[in-house]
Amino acid sequence: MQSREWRLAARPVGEPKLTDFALANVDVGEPAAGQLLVRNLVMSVDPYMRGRMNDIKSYAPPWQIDAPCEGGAVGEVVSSTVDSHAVGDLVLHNYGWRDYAVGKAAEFQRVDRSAAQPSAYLGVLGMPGLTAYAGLYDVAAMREGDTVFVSGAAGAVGSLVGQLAKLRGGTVIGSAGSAEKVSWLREIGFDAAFSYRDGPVLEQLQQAAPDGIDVYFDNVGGEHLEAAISALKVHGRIAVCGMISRYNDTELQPGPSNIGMVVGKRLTIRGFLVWDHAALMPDFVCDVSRGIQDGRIQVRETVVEGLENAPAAVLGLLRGDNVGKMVVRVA
Ligand code: NAP
Ligand code: FER
Repeated sequence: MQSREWRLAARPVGEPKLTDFALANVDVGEPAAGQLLVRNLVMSVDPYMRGRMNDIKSYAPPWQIDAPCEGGAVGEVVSSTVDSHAVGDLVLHNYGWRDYAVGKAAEFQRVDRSAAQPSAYLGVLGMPGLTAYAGLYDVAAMREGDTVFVSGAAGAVGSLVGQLAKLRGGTVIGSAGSAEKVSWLREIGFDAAFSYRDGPVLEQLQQAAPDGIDVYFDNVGGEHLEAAISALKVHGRIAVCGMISRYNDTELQPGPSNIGMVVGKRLTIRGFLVWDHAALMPDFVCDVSRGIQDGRIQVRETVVEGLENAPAAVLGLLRGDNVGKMVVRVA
């Protein structure tokens, strides 16, 4: 059987280009003993993938040139050699960017077909969802009554951060990159929202939160981080989740010019990685599933059709084409 797979053709400098990726056809045979053959239905594109395009060792090794790209995907088992997985089972795994995946059974986690649509396991009930939950409730230690500011607020992580903050009795301000995104944030219950393209972040943040903020959930870095440091109250907390405004930089940039305010305000700035918070998974799935069921958590996705468009999807994600979680429908 033939399967298409995307490979990294060149390491991007600055913004990635479509020509940094190449589509290959490969033969896929029957799975060996202990393995599964899985047909992918949907794959994830995520900001961290920009890091894997660079030849720099971080939490995940860089993608290799001319080797298949990797990433989250959900598929169905089409051939199994083990008792733990049956043909037809829905599985979550890390062999995205291809039509068919072959690997050891233990690399494929069975997920409940009846509880949610397959793409949910890549978004609100998956890695980005747990990131929001752990970052807000654990890392930033958000409490009832806090005023919370979240950047990247219309994205997969940010849109859940804002809604979880409302569920815990906070006041929530979000920033995003377009008027359409801002109006969606107001629809889903943000107390205030603004576009960072409409003017300086600090001015807009001060207007939305004249008394300051208790928590900043940082998805963006740069000007947003500097504005948040200025707007934070004494003993404020920052959960540093990501700095997407810097992912295409070709040179290191200086940090926030007002970093000295950390002293007098006794701020806490804490970076985190979702993988360190796996112990929260059961509580997270329970709380967020309930929120979705009773309508208090709204879920939105941007679906790009076809594996052939996966590189365009990741480029689009980095430019902000998505509202909610960006996924690619493979089959
Ligand atoms: P996402 O927010 O759904 O998509 C990325 C968004 O970034 C885009 O939609 C775009 O929205 C925004 N963006 C791009 N360039 C920007 C810029 N220069 N300034 C401001 N915003 C910009 O992605 P996600 O999966 O939810 O991830 C959000 C953040 O969380 C990322 O920083 C990611 O790296 C991080 N993350 C961290 C962990 C962890 O373990 N620490 C885990 C998952 C994700 P606009 O239209 O609003 O610009
Ligand atoms: C992400 C951004 C950065 C992410 C992980 C990292 C899982 C990790 C970076 C590092 O280890 O240097 O969105 O998601």
